[in-house]
Amino acid sequence: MTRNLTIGRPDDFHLHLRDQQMLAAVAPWSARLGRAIIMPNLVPPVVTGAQAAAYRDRIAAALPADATLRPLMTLYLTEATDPADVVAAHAAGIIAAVKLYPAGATTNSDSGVRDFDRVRPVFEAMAQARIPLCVHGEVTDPAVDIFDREAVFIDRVLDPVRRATPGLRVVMEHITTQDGVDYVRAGGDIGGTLTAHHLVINRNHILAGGIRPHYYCLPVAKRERHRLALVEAATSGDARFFAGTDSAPHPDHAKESACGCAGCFTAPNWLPICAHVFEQAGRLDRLEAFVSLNGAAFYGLAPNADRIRLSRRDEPATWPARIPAGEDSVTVFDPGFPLYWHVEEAA
Ligand code: OTD
Ligand code: ZN
Ligand code: ZN
Repeated sequence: MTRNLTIGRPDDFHLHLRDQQMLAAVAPWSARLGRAIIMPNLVPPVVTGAQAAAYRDRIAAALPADATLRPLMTLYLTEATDPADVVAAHAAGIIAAVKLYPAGATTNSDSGVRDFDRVRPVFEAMAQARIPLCVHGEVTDPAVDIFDREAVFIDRVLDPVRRATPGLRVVMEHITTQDGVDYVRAGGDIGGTLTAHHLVINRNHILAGGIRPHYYCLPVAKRERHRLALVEAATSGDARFFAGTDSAPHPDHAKESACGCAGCFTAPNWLPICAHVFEQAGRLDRLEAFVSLNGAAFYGLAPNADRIRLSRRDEPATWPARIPAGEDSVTVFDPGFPLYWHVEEAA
């Protein structure tokens, strides 16, 4: 049995670090990453290059001195986004990607896009400059069942946008369905991120034995057959799929509520969860590609030069059940089974 695994330092291609008190609370838990794509859904959102640079500096100030993390910033696409500002921010090295939220699709997405024709000039400028578009792929039409929103988005929005904009590089983020996996596999300039939590929970976890707010996120977890499709994609060795945790902390009072917020906080344990999933699939040899290589290649980055070691021990790894955040706390995602893979720093 494999007991030790040395891999390139992992990156996270979809991470929420928030701001202020919450940023201070969660940043140390992501400090040992290589790079992370930082989501711009603050209140108010990060919409200009100047705001992205300022947010990057606040993140740097919140990280411990020995942090290895280099934040890769994104802009939040609105119907008022200036294509020239996007291109300039990318050319200046301030941003790595632009984020598309359909208005109302998820947390803090109200400033997102309602009419996709209005952002066509931005898509065209991005295609020209080869700037990736990170997509939250769910329709917001209340007539569409919440479990079907990803599949319908592909047909109604994503595929038409890609056909109308040759050369547009797209990351279909946090894929939760077989349909999403199939669409990425169908090819073109497209990659897909998968979260650790969607690899281990299905929709039963949210509702079995009571309502479990800490398993509620968007896109919501789907049926078991979809989870199995995600595991198959992650462990397949297909370089178009890579890790993006979507670790999304909320204060416990906002999760454990009559109208609980969406988001799972996986920053402390996403890597051991992935190691467990790959081990169960008999594919530990492909873990490094998924967490450390494929995403960097998609974004045109060199792999991180340094390495980390994972070791499989007899005793489970442990984390605090919740971490303090200001006056409140944030609950760490519980996969529901013990994790025996431990992350050691020095390789
Ligand atoms: N999903 N929660 C959040 C974002 C994501 O769709 C996402 O990227 C969040 O809290 O920012 C969530 O469930
Ligand atoms: Zn999203
Ligand atoms: Zn997210």
